[in-house]
Amino acid sequence: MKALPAKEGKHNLTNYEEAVEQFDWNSIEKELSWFKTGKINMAYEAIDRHAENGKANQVALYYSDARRDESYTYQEMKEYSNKAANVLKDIGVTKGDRVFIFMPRSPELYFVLLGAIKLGAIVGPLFEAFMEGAVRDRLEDSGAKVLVTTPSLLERVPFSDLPELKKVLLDDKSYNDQDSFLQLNSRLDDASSELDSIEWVDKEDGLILHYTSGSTGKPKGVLHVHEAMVQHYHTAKVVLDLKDDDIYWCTADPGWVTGTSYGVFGPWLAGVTNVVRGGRFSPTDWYETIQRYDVTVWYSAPTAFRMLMSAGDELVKKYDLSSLRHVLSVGEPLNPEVVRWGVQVFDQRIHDTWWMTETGAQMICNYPAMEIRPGSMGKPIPGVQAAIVDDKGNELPPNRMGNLAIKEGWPSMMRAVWNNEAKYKTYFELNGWYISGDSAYMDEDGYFWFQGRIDDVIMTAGERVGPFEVESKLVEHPAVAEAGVIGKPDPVRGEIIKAFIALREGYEVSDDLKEEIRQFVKNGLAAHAAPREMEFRSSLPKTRSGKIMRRVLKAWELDLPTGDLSTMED
Ligand code: 6R9
Repeated sequence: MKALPAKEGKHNLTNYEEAVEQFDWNSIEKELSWFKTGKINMAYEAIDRHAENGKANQVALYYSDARRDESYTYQEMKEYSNKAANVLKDIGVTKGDRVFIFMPRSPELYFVLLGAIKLGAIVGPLFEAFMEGAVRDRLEDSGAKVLVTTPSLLERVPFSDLPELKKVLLDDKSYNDQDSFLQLNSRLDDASSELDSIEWVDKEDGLILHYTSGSTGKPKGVLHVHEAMVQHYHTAKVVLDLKDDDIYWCTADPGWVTGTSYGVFGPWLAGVTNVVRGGRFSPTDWYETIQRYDVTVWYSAPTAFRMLMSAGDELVKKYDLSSLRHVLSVGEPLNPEVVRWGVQVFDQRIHDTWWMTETGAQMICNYPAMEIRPGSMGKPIPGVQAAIVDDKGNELPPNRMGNLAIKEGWPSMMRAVWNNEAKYKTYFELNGWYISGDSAYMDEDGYFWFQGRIDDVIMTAGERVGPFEVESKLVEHPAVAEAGVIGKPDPVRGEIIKAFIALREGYEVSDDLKEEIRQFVKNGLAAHAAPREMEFRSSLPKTRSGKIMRRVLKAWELDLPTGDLSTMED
């Protein structure tokens, strides 16, 4: 697919090269209040600061789901998060305590998250869909002292294994207190909306723990600190391109880092109106959300865009989505086919952004004022140095596949793997480079191209094949809704390419269709990249953030243990 020209109009970042050259993190810090006061707290910076500086009556949060439809101004967010802080303080929460939140999206979730941060506590948001094992691993490892949840999720909390858990707050107006189990809602109602004093913390003090799963071992707790706000704020400006009057919608749940860095911190630091839609994914709901709130900036994920694509273009035409001015994606490689679709149906380029739980914020991105090369993640944000390095940490020249690495020292970098110093160190073993675990190459113009997780890259008959390339070609075929590609060991070729495919509605598996798909990849990509084997499934194993779990496909194929599955979708 051809490059898409830079977008016209006024953007926060107009000249990428110049911005990179002149960049200085200090100048970003100067825009935040603690630069003057020396006092830092993420929740103050994101909410109270705006309430006190002319935005008291601006809507900070629009929340809706099947039953609720509410809005809260910055002043109200300040008051409700103060209430939540008072409730937590009352039950003994102090600086450094871990407060975990295990519940579906609701305004209360956001009040509690901000309230806990105002006390200097470390928050740990969990996906509501986690089952007992996943909940135990996280609460046990973090030593959580307080849990905020709902009565229906209680049965998934194995209290007998969690001696450090002292209090549980239940989000349900009809719940009656029992011992350490207390109703949240009446306490919020009764609490004062003034907070005696916010806990002013150090830049390096803990803010949030997000657990991520690797292919082996238990999930690890990635710790971020208050200083991360510098990068959340910077990227909200230059990547999300947020301006004062934007209505912004990030579709991610706070259980995933995208749902906090860019569903809470980024937009509120930038002082915009933030939309949260509760409930499950549904194409009609989603289009209606954009139409209803006149969403201007929309941040979602490739899997969601592919599902919207599958729902058909006719559906899009029923809605007025003309408010959209900027659309972005994260979590997985963004297939060029999806970019093409975005232009066709929304008249919007979808801007791919690359980052990880560990990096805390966006790292390599496409900017409105930049030419987009569909399939590329874009270029490093000003202030971040990225490179492709070999296994010894030597930088590789353009167009060579290798480890995607980042020069140590960006503000939102994780500061610890909770209880696991050894694991933390493994990320930084190569000459001051943070090793991401992704493989990629950089072209001669500095655009980065994702190839797969290092362990996903396929070696077939001496050729290195990135599974993403093949998957992207496969989803261009009209019969293919989703595809996951793995290398299957083969005595002759080393590995052969095997594709797991979910067909679109109306298509049936047949030998003819298989051959047609094979030829389609062969002609569109390369003979060696065409799948030799195909298996059809009604759906593919995915994480809750939408990543196709290639390691699960591989484990199925080879009859191996699948590793930690706590983040897999039902
Ligand atoms: C924010 C987030 C990180 C891993 C990362 C990579 C994949 C994320 C991507 C992408 C290709 C992109 N990933 N963005 N791959 N293109 N734009 O996703 O964090 O859940 O920790 O996942 O996701 O493999 O290493 P996390």
